[in-house]
Amino acid sequence: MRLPGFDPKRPPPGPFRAGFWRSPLRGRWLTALLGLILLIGIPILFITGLLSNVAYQPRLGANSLGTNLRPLDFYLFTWPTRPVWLYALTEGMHVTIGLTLIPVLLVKLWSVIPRLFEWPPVRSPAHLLERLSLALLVGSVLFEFGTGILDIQLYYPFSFSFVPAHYYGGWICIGAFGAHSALKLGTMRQGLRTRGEVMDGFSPGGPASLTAISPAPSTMSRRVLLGTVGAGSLILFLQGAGESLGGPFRFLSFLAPRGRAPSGPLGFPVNQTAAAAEVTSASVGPAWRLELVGARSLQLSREQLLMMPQHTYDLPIACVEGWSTTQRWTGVRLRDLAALAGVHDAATVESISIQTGSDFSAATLGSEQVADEQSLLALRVNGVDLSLDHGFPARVISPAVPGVHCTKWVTKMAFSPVRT
Ligand code: HEM
Ligand SMILES: Nc1nc2c(c(=O)[nH]1)N[C@H]1C(S)=C(S)[C@@H](COP(=O)(O)O)O[C@H]1N2
Ligand SMILES: [Mo]
Repeated sequence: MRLPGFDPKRPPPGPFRAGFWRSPLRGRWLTALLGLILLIGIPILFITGLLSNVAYQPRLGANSLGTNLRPLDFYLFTWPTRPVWLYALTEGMHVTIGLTLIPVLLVKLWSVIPRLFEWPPVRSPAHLLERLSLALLVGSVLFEFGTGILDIQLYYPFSFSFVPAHYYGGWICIGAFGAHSALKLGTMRQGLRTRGEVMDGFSPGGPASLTAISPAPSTMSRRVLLGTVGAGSLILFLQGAGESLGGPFRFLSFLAPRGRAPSGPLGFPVNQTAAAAEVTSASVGPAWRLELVGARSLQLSREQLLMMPQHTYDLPIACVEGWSTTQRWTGVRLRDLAALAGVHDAATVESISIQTGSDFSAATLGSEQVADEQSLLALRVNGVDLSLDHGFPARVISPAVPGVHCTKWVTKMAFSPVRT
């Protein structure tokens, strides 16, 4: 059967004609160079993304991902507590490298657009498969970058839940990317070798070499194009690095959704204010008690907590959205609270907030975290009482965990012995 007007040898007018694509900048070398950068960058994004999943410890009770991740729920290893900035590093890398790659990715896609309009669209079953795998690749890469960027800008216009979607998207992306890279490795190496001929000008070719067959006069050289990509990447790198390093570097993060100044009542950022979490000062007044549950249950007032041995450590809050801030926290050790609740052996703890109905209302820390001397139920920070926005009367702080597990406005802690 023949479709009317469809001629496999004669493309319809427009983008399907090779002469339509006229930029003299397109060419194998440019595509190969940008491809090489992505070949290094995208696997790093995948690995640091998986590390974020490990750090979440989704198998522990109340960690927001819960069981959503089946069937690709990998248990890789137990997330360590040292160095204390480990999660700030891995998640900072994930977000910062992702941002840095945006210009590279966009220009790489631009450089191969003529391929989208191949004629005939499908030559054979193998060609169809190849094109479907490319659709999966481009779709999943754009999905990962798109959802990631929206998430760090705290904007959720989609109705699905970000973490599981981005997690599964990551697997699809790395699978399609791996297949594509394996197929194109030779082409990329050849393309890279053609550097000399093409840096400044135009090298003749045909559709197979990505080079325009009837190039328009050039408006910029490849050098300028690459310089623009590099400058864009540098600016985005500084943005990401500024947020990840925090402190004085935060002024670099001109895109930070909560601003560049060290916001928050105590001079460091607040994820969600007490008002936004609907936590009122009445609910944390003198009547507030910390309920401890374990082998036995008891209630402690803030005064009683302050009479327990206090410990002070410099620890980062490392938010999953890529910003970090290191502060000096003072409070009681989680392991001392476990002992008070009658749990002396290895234990996990679920911390429950006054705030209800949110992903942040409860979080579980593993036995490594509970046992660590630097894991605290913080009562004070930088020598003063916690502010209400930072979790007064008491909040969890623990080395190397994602910020989302540092529950604020804690009202109850349930310790469970780990059965071995
Ligand atoms: C600009 C690009 C990207 C940004 C800004 C970004 C951002 C993020 C953020 C904020 C998280 C933490 C989510 C959370 O735990 O709440 C995350 C997790 C993750 N990302 Fe990305 N991402 C990007 C690209 C990618 C790509 C290309 C891949 C895969 C190749 C990827 C794979 C993952 C994985 C597997 C996780 C772990 C999800 C989990 O906790 O289970 N990301 N990403
Ligand atoms: N109850 C409660 N705890 C919470 C949150 C929250 O919104 N509500 N935000 C979490 C997240 S995502 C982070 S990064 C840190 C931020 O702590 P901060 O607001 O004191 O900077 O607190 C965590 N604990
Ligand atoms: Mo966070």
